[in-house]
Amino acid sequence: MDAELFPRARTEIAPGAVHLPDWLTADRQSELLDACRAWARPPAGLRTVRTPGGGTMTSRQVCLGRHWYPYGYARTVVDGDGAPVKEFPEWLGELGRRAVVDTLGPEAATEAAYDIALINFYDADARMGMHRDSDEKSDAPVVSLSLGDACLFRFGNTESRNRPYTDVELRSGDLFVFGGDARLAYHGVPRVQAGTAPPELGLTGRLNVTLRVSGL
Ligand SMILES: O=C(O)CCC(=O)C(=O)O
Repeated sequence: MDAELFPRARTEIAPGAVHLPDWLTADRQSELLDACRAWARPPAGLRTVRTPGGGTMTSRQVCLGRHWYPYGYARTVVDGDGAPVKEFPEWLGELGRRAVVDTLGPEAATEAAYDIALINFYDADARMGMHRDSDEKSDAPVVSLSLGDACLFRFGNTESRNRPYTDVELRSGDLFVFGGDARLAYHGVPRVQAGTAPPELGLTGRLNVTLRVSGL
């Protein structure tokens, strides 16, 4: 396949939405994975998210900086163990700022004071339905980092969950940033490709780290 013979290219999926493959080196992926494992431990660790309709999300989640629950932010895990949310580290904010510069350019990074992370863990059967990231009070770009198994990531439009959308394969180490006109686009993860994680990473499943500016 071309993708194996040639490096995968930076792709603008929509105006303001950029996929940058292999942005994190293998060492950076390992460091981020170690950090995710520490954040996932209780208190305020990995949890199953319950939706208002009585369902549960199939990916499990842990937050930094502020706790996201359907549909808002809090300083404690209001829908879990009640513990204060873990601190958002400065180095992660710097990583987010660099991600915006590398994808959208320096002018897009002026508002990029990242203070929230949502970390989702997907086992082989987990997925995420089409949704918008609309609980923030800032229009700074969302930064998405992938670790472990590859997935099918669906990036849609700002009007509805339906077509037109573009399907993108996100692999371990890939960066996806969406801001500007794409900031409120619907997106989701219809499928994880189980068993595709780089063996040297030592992760079964997929982790996604999204960084956001709360504006709160
Ligand atoms: O796992 C992903 O790639 C997407 C995560 C996501 O859409 C979210 O956290 O809102």
